[in-house]
Amino acid sequence: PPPPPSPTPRIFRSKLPDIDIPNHLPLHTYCFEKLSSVSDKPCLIVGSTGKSYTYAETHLICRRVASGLYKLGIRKGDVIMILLQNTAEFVFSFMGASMIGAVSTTANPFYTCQEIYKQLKSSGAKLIITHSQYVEKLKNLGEDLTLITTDEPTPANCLSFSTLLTNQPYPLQETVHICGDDAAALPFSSGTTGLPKGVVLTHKSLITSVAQQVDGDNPNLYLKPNDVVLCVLPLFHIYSLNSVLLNSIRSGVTVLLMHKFEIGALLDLIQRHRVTMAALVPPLVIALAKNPAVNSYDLSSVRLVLSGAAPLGKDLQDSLRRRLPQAILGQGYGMTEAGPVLSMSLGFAKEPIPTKSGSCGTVVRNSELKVVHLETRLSLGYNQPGEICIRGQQIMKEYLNDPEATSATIDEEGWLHTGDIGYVDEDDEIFIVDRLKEVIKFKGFQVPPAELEGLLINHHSIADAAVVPQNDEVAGEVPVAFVVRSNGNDITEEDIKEYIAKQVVFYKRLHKVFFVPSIPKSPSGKILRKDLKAKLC
Ligand code: 4UW
Repeated sequence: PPPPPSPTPRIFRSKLPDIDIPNHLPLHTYCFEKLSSVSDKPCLIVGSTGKSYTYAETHLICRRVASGLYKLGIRKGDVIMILLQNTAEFVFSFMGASMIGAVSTTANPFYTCQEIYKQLKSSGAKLIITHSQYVEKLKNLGEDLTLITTDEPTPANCLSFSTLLTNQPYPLQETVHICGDDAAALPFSSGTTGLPKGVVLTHKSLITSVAQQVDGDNPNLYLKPNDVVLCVLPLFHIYSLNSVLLNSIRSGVTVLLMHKFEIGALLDLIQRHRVTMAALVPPLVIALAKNPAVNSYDLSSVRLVLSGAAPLGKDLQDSLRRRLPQAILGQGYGMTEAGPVLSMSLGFAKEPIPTKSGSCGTVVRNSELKVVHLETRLSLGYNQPGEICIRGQQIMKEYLNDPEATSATIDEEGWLHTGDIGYVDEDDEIFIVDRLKEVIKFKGFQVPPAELEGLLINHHSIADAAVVPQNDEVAGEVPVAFVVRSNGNDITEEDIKEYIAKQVVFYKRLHKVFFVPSIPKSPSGKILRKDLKAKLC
């Protein structure tokens, strides 16, 4: 039987001392704080073309974009949508928006029109910056919407990104007053339950998160001046935005942008640009650990490999270690709402501490973490699994326009409840063992079951439905559906798969449909997901 929970809260903290974090600054000011000492160094390299932008150029372009957005009527608190792959324009747009106090909501350019529409409405975005190939699906999203495209030729009724660059740089002296509590980014996440919601990340929360990773005399994630950081994970997801882009700019190192994952191109870029740090998700770790092509490239420059967004097994971590013996491998554990980083391997610190395979690192500094018993809600000690909760200035301010969901996630004492089940071992390392929340993670991407269930129930031949994860060797998890046909109906698995596929981005597609007479529910009407998952074993 498990040991009884301790009556006094057991709070876990970093092994690194707290530091002063200048989180009163606007995010862009903080990130570019050391600009004068790195101005001639490459800040961004575009992998596909080799084009590079120094820190001085990057900062100047961001300021021009800030003026351009301002001229288009974007003001403090307004939301713009960045619907881009990893490109330099993504960076210019995000930082440019920050400079005028505007908020960036980032979305996957592969989203269907319907998915984009939902995020657009929910975020209240007034303008979209995208590639011309996506304009067709944005056509009917609204008369007042401004569309900016980053490539030539510019489609009809769109503005060219290059016209933004003709503007005078936005003044260095702030003309809008930005305070720490103002929103800077608005990524979407379904959190512990329900549909995707806008996660309000403020200037203060993002600065705190970046500082917790890369600041201090002994940073938890030590980036050296000549580091080249691989940015292959999509910047529209908070992992890459925060722990690749913002961390790198703050540290004055070079970001190598790759607009899509392809193993040959990735290996070639690592070799050509002498990449020193790779931020990955487990399916990319599998590719590096197992793909025979890896043997034909010189990857000796890689000194750090960070994995996160989904569980990374010990065996996989060990096989990558054999492939890249010179590199330090470790995990980070993040959640959009948590700002996003909860923990990071101390193996990446300036004065590294060895860590165990399979661990997600140690809670970041200037923060508190506890593990609570699922029923009693009392906090647990070492090696006892429970729900992981985090408190600190990095966590989200709120869900946009959703006080109910906010208070269900952040309690009165300021603890954010992650919906993850894990424990802290006697070396203060965190291990995640299960997920209490609904979300399905396909290669680290969120698949909210409630969204698919909503679509399924909308179909006239479907009486009820539930979507749960099924384990998958490559993707980690894939969504599968249990469906109750409405009376006398003979809708097929293929019909349902196709019906969903037309409405959602590729990773939300259903992999299997099981027909059942009814969906198991609790007396309060909640789907008993555990019972359905058990049927899959
Ligand atoms: N092991 C097991 C992990 C892990 C994990 C996350 O899409 P979201 O909201 O957010 C993320 C963010 C990941 C991230 C951000 C910054 C960073 O430095 C870093 O380190 C590598 C990772 O994924 O999904 C949040 C949920 O994803 C699961 C977990 O369930 C979490 O609540 N998750 N990291 N290392 N599971």
